[in-house]
Amino acid sequence: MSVDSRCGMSKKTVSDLALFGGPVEFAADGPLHVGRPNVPTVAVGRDRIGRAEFYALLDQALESRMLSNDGPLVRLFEEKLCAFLGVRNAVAVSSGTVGLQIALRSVVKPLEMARETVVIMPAWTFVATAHAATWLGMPVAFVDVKVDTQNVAYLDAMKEMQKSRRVFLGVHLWGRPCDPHDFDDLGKRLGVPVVFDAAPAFGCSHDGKMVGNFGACEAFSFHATKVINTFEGGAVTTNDDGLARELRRLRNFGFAGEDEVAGLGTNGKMSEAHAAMGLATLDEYPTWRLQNWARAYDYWNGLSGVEGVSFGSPPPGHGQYGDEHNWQYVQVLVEPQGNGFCRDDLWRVLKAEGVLARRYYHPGVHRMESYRTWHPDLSLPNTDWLAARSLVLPTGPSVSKEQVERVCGLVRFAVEHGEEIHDRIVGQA
Ligand code: T4K
Repeated sequence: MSVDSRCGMSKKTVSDLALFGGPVEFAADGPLHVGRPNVPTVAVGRDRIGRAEFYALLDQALESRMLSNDGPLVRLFEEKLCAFLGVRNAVAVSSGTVGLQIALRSVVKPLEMARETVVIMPAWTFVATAHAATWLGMPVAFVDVKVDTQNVAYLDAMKEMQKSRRVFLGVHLWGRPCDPHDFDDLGKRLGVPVVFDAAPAFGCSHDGKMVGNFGACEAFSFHATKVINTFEGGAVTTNDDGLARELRRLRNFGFAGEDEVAGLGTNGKMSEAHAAMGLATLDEYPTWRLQNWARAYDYWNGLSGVEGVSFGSPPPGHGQYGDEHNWQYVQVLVEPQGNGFCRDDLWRVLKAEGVLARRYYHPGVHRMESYRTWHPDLSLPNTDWLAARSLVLPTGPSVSKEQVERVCGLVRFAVEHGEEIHDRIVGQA
């Protein structure tokens, strides 16, 4: 049996590819997305929340006419997050980005100090990490990442952290913890506050400790595309009760009492409807995590031996990094071939077939508008290296094993016919 037929692939020649006029592989299924939202299941076991209970929670909010401002569903969601993460405080917010903003403001209090405090972070991340700081008027210092973990390189960060007025903002990219013990220790030693962008890391752990317990505080995203979601939303977690009080004030216009404003604040509150979704999706997380794991495993099998394609996000060997993982993202690195075939060629081939893979996070943030003019001479070779190779493939509960096999078949076919595909793409341009 040929590799192509094993993967259920219908392409026999390059002209069969949709990019060159052939039939679309996923025409009948509809396109496959990265980040197709997980939604409460219609029928789940008796003790689970599920779709009906989600509607019941919404109904409860409507009947009570308590729709926002620290309502009972938000409090319940925060309690459940604390129990799940083993953390003392969870402050639910309207988005991961707002969570990052109040997290940064909570560790650098007066406004004038914030404007003079530089936030050290990777450029190999979603742009929101940098925008959160820049929106507050805080200058950003980008540092390079390690190619193997894709997280901030310790020594590069240390050099920056030795300068005065610095905050370190690490990112747990693809859910892989960013050496949190090391950075916590370094931050304490140098007197530099440490905060983590935990947007993609819900359910992940490091050395037996759940992400959410590191640094001064950590900011999660519960955007629709994340493993649990509140439509839009997030949470900042901390074991420091004083900091949690400050985060709550910052989330609510700076109010410390009914009419007492303790300082600057924003509107970062989560509504009751969003919290209802959070409760329902949190309840189904264990099932979705297993489904993510199974799809990551299918990709691992399906892509093994494909020349020039390697796993970037943690591979699906449980415990490989000694810890829990949510397997939310399947990221591969596509090595440019001597024949010209590269990640962008593969991305185009897949897109035409209805496989909407994403080039996250291309280009590095230091090369994006608003940042490249401020950092014109900045060289981050590992970030650029990753940005040229990274491709995130559709996965999650809405993607089946059989669909993953067909995607793998397409990838394998494209790599095997790389030279002809590349020449035809160049010829089309
Ligand atoms: N830090 C990091 C490291 C992050 O990754 C993020 C967010 C943040 C901070 C900020 O957190 P938030 O403020 O967003 O809470 C998406 C998400 O919008 C963003 O939350 C996420 N990271 C980022 C990695 O991905 P886009 O612009 O690429 O998403 P979009 O709209 O293209 O959607 C992705 C795919 O999902 C599409 O193929 C369509 C599909 N989709 C999307 C939505 C929203 C659906 O099928 N249904 C939907 O409702 O940013």
